[in-house]
Amino acid sequence: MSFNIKDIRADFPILSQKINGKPLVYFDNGATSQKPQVVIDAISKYYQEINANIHRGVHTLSQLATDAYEASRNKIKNHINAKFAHEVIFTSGTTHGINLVANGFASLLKPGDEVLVSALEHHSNIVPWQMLCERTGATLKVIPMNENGELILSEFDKLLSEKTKIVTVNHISNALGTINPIKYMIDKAHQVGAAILIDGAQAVSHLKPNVQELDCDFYAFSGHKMFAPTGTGILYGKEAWLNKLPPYQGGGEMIKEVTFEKTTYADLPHKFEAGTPNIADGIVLGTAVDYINSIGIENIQEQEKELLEYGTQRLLEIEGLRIFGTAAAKTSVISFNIEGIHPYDIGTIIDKLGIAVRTGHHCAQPIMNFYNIPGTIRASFAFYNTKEEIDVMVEAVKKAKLMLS
Ligand code: 7TS
Repeated sequence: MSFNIKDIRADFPILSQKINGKPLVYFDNGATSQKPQVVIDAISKYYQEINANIHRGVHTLSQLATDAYEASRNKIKNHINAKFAHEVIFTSGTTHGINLVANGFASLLKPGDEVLVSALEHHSNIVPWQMLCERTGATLKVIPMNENGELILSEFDKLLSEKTKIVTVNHISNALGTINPIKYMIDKAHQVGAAILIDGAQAVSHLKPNVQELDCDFYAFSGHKMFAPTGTGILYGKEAWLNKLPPYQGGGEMIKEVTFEKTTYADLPHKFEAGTPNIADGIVLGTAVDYINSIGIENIQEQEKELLEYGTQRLLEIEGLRIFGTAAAKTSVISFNIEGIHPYDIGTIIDKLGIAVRTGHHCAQPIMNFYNIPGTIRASFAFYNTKEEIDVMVEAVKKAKLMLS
């Protein structure tokens, strides 16, 4: 398909809104993406036509809803190239997926074991592992980063040992945009017999992870960052690992048989899907996957690369502006500060001009501590953004700088 930005923007009704009397410039895609009309329509269609609980009714409506839910699982399986559909677990988001795995590892770790996290993580991929270490007596070790916002792989190599039981790292950093060398890290982790979880929250809107090629043990992501509704997510896990981990939550639908003496658990994926799931939005996650594929991931990447280059060059025209995150491999995220001005003040002024960016620590306080800053202004672009919008932001930042200095 050819990439026509006008048509693409027309797919996202929110983009034609005015905010504070100005055309919306939405550069907070790292926090959540906007939703195309096909996704919005698919939610209503579900409730209008096939709403019923799944995996339990013999009645036709329940069958239709179950079939649509399982068809969505299958689309996601194909999208990430999982070997089996039962390796695709529906969750409420990345945070849920990571907690599921960290909780499961509590039964596998003992004092002296080590968990390796990277310095570039979102709090969602730090705190569950700290909680796990507190519970089990295992030790949390941190893979350090350099000034550019890249992980120092020689240090990673040194930290790995037979004590390492699991390594956890994001595919793309939300605060800096760094694309981490996860294939290298996966292979190295496996060489010492450790499992590895990839936090793909920021990756799934920019690239198409191939979990079999990567050979990762777990890959967690959120639907809302890939043009699907909030409250959806996926935990991919290799069959053998998912069979090894205990269930995360107990309840309906995750059992084979319950007596007061003993309960046996359902097979994958149901073992990890207790209770009534977010059926409508889970189905619509499949619609979002279809939408991404209709645009084409190569087209998305090409547009975002241009935006990153143009945005970087234009922002650097501003005197006193520093970009945090200058890794060689980077996605369309620009985190920056202006000397002597608090990021929050810039964010507030440019919001009045219709521009949505995130300011603050981006739930990645250790990264801010590394640079010794309170936070940054983060512009995160999606394929529906334009160079003209970047021009609007640059002018707004210049204006804010004048007002604040
Ligand atoms: N991991 C990474 C790398 C993230 O960027 C986020 C959310 C999460 C995990 C958690 O995802 P959730 O859907 O479970 O909340 N990141 C951001 C952000 O950068 N701004 O707002 C949320």
